[in-house]
Amino acid sequence: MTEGITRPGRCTLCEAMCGLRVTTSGDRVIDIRGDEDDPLSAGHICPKALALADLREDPDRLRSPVRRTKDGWRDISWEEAFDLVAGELARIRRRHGADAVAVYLGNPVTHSLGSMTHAPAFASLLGTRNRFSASSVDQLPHQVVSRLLYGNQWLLPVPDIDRTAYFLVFGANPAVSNGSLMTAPGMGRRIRALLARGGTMVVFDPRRTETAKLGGEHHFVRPGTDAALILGMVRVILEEGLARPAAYVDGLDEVRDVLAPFTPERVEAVAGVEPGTVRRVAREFAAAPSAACYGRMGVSTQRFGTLCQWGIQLLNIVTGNLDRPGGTMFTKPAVDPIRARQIDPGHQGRWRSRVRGLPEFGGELPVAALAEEIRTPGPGQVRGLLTVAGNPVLSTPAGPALDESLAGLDFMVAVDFYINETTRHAHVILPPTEPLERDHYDLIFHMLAVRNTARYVPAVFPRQPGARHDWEIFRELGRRYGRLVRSRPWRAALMLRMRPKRIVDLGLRTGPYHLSLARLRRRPHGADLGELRPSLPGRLQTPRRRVRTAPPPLVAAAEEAVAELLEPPAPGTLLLIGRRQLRGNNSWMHNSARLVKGRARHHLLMNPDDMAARGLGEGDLVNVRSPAGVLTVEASAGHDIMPGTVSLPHGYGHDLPGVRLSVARRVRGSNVNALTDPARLDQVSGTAVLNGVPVTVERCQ
Ligand SMILES: Nc1nc2c(c(=O)[nH]1)N[C@H]1C(S)=C(S)[C@@H](COP(=O)(O)OP(=O)(O)OC[C@H]3O[C@@H](n4cnc5c(=O)[nH]c(N)nc54)[C@H](O)[C@@H]3O)O[C@H]1N2
Ligand SMILES: Nc1nc2c(c(=O)[nH]1)N[C@H]1C(S)=C(S)[C@@H](COP(=O)(O)OP(=O)(O)OC[C@H]3O[C@@H](n4cnc5c(=O)[nH]c(N)nc54)[C@H](O)[C@@H]3O)O[C@H]1N2
Ligand code: SF4
Ligand SMILES: [Mo]
Repeated sequence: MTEGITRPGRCTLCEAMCGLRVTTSGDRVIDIRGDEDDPLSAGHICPKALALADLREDPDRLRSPVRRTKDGWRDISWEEAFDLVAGELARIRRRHGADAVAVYLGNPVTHSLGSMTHAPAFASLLGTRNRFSASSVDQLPHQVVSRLLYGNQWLLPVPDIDRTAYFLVFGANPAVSNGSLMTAPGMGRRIRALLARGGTMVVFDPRRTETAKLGGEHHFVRPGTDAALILGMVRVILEEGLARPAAYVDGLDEVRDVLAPFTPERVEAVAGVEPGTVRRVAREFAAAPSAACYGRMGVSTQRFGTLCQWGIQLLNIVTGNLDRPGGTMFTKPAVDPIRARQIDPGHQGRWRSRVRGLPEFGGELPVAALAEEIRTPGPGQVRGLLTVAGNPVLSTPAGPALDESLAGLDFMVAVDFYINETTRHAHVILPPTEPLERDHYDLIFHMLAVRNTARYVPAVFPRQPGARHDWEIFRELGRRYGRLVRSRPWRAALMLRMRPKRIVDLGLRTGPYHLSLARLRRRPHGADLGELRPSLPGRLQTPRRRVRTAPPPLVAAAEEAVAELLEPPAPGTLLLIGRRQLRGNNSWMHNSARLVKGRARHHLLMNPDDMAARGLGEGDLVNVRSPAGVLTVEASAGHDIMPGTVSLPHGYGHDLPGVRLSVARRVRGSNVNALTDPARLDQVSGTAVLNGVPVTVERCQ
């Protein structure tokens, strides 16, 4: 056995940001363990942490820039790549205007310090209104609601999971996902601790999930109907005089009026939850010594996602649980751009998408509109595309149609280290260093963590000769592009010139604890800055620091939604929902043999009664059809799934021509986003509807 050196590390694969101890020998990883001294993760890791070693060693991972030619991919120098990319992007802008180049920033941007600081800055330099990101297939409803209620899109209250007495969960599976907009490594352990101290967990989910199985109560809810259920619970609390809101809360009379139609009986007809359960859970939630209501992907990416997130905030606010220990609280992060007012508080509708007229939010358009913006001719048509750390062909609605559109672009560049289903269309791919080769400070997830901590982790390995970090790629592109175009937003240009470390140091020094990078480096396992503390109304950014529970856009949206939301389902419809898996990470970790080994996990889960009704047996190949498309996959009996519901995971479907993912290509499964419909969006935020998609299932002939 080789003697190794053990260094602190950080897993950047999901929001839990687990602390690691990485043992290395030369330039190889020999072991990865959880760091017991990390004040937040306390030793927790999941199977994906070890896959960081596979990512590092993966022969399919690009180490230098490549250019697509008619004879296949050719390695090119960074010099050639930078000139080519800057030149092409500038050429399209000169000829067709700034909006002719679109940008997609994918999920891992948020997990890399240098991408966080430099990718948005480079996107600003491009000056395009066609900016897209994973937000509009993910958490946008949270941002819309926080902006309207609390005055800033990033003032997102986090469940105080370690102190709560009552955890009410809609459409989230943190036992697998490890929490989202709630950085809480080891959620399984935290939930077990809650139950062990006599606390309660109640989960509403169309699948009896790994989270639900940890204990407490689980109730099925018909996909896509949670807005009715949650608003119905708020109504019970208001009607029964159980509300105990804080003094700085406005608008509850209006809320009461608008919620009048959501009686428990009408909720039952659509959501399939008994009126007695709606009333009891609402009363218990209101009466608990402390309680936190939380909901994620299952309730954000549905037709009334923003109303769901509004309802969740209302439950916490009306019961006095917002900003109370054991309720939902705001963090006090060591780098706090919200406090420093350096972050856009959010805005909506300053401009609209060209083809469908969809409003921007916070400077971004819904990604469901990307394909049509490329495909539809006319002034302002998108002809060039930059993707950063993203795979929208697998991750966004009507992925196969987007795939086709990408082939028609004049120029596409990807900053990514894989040739995946999306980047195979790029003319040039610029690969950054891998996660263990770079320094990390988490600018986002410290802001969303269940405990205030701060940790700076230097790179575990020196980078390979000639390798560039994400931020260096954007800085250099910015420099060359800036010489070719006249307009140069000064903020973006300044940001591009600064090193990420410098930005973190400045943020720490001006932050609430007056730390510095040097001081943090003396705490290699991280600094514990204590539990979450009450901070309202001081932290609000609304006029007069009031919580606005009834902002006009949400009141109007609820009124408009009543008819559609309270319409009972047509009999016989199947509704498709998603699922995440412990050994998968969105669209991109299937190339780790260690993660994908074992039984297949891509099946369509169906309730056994729904299978029997269609004469289907275990493993039968079925066609799943939606108004947007069709796919073929094996069906499997899911005893934990609600009748009338079927489930498929996303991030599958790697066997497209040209994809250079030799392990992932052998993983079966189809692109679930062949079924999601870019025309069906959350009414308020424009977020894609990924859950509650009507489908039919029939045996494949
Ligand atoms: N292992 C692993 N961890 C991950 C990821 C991963 O890919 N793999 N991805 C990360 C990312 S990017 C994110 S955003 C988070 C997401 O974190 P979560 O939201 O916790 O993860 P999901 O598994 O998408 O959970 C959504 C839940 O909603 C349920 N659901 C679906 N439709 C409905 C509905 O209409 N109503 C209700 N009430 N429930 C519904 C589903 O059954 C599922 O249990 O996970 C992160 N963590
Ligand atoms: N139907 C359905 N669709 C979904 C979801 C769902 O639940 N159901 N979930 C949605 C959600 S929540 C999300 S967040 C999106 C995620 O979807 P995307 O935004 O497409 O993100 P990933 O699939 O994580 O994309 C990963 C890409 O980033 C690259 N990458 C990884 N690390 C780095 C890095 O450090 N630098 C650079 N430059 N590249 C890197 C990888 O090589 C890979 O190509 O999918 C969404 N799509
Ligand atoms: S939960 Fe797993 S993937 Fe997420 S940060 Fe921790 S080790 Fe990494
Ligand atoms: Mo996500």
